[in-house]
Amino acid sequence: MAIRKIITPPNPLLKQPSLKVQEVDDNIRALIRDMFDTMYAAPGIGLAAVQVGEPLSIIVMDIHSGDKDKEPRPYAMINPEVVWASDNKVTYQEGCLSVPDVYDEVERPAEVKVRWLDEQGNEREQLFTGLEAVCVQHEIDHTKGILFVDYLSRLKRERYLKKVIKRAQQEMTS
Ligand code: GNR
Ligand code: NI
Repeated sequence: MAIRKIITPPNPLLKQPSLKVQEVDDNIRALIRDMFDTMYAAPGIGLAAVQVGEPLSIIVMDIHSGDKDKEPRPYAMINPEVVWASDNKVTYQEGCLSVPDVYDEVERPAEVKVRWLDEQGNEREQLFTGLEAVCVQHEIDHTKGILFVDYLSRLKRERYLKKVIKRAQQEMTS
């Protein structure tokens, strides 16, 4: 079990596209285990590898994370891609472990079909709805160097990022 440190702005990795995984091997599976440990410890409902400083196209998700009354619903996705998105949209109050204590509304397609490689290297495809659709799109955005605050106005984005950077500096010097 290894809980990794989650990076925050202005770390430039968060703005860079992640690299596709070429071979699903034991190193990749070990990274995925660390990502689950880190996500459940936070707790968060999703995590992208770049958030723990590994700019590889890998995400994990469990919308029941942090809810002891619900069965776990874990997904680990390598090289995930949205292959279809619905025309109808939903608005959800999003947050991000890399942008702590910031929450704001983002509009996204309500349903998405996602294709990925599982931990055995097998191709998978599934339709996601509800909170899983929101979360999987938020995580795939991380693999492209996109944060949810990038969908907000410039005024809000700059205000939120300033707050996150300032707080991290205060914690470092306290
Ligand atoms: O834990 C998380 N909650 C969340 C809530 C609404 C929309 C997206 C998310 S993902 C976030 C964890 C995270 O930062 N993943 O990248
Ligand atoms: Ni996030």
